[in-house]
Amino acid sequence: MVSLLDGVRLVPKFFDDNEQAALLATIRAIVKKAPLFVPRMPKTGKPMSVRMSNCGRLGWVTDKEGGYRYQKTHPTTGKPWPKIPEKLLTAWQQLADYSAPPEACLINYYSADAKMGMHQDRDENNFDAPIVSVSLGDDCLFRIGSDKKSGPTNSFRLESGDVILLEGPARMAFHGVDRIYPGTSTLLKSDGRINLTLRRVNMP
Ligand code: MD6
Ligand code: FE
Repeated sequence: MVSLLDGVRLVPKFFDDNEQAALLATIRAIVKKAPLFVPRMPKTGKPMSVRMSNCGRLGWVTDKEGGYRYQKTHPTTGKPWPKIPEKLLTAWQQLADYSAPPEACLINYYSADAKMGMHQDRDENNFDAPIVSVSLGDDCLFRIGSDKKSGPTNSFRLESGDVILLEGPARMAFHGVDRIYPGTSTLLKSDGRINLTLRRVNMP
């Protein structure tokens, strides 16, 4: 475990190769039931370059009319989200040091040229719990600053199997994914990256 900045913990290769493959299989099964959708920016309706799905009691969604929010059902199928895989619940228990389990797991899928702009995770009613984030597939360049929109940032590479936690002073830090590095992992059948972000939405 490495403490990169105050409140940013990196656990390199928390999941070994076999665990990554098993986790990927469960995520594929989830995405069969809850297909990836194209998230759209509030008001403008501009599509993001990542595609998303969720598992857990609540899922994070965004569209032109409704904006950023958590909801209990998939935006196109209308069905409840599939359950969070046991492996992820166990990882949260081991790493999060929090009294309650995660309620939401956002699944972000990056194709070779996808990225994610700098943002804060602030749609939750609970900022006390950490956010636990898992990387699978190609490496990415992750950037993180402070809780102010401008100012200095740090960036580092995240690899398949790595877990990072944002907690305490870093819980509201702006962060984003500048790029992925296609071809740096053989976990997925083709280029791409999957990020799994576990969150507590409500106070326990
Ligand atoms: C990603 N991650 O790694 C995007 N948010 O693809 C996030 O947006 C994120 O990694 C909150 C906490 C940790 C994260
Ligand atoms: Fe985020």
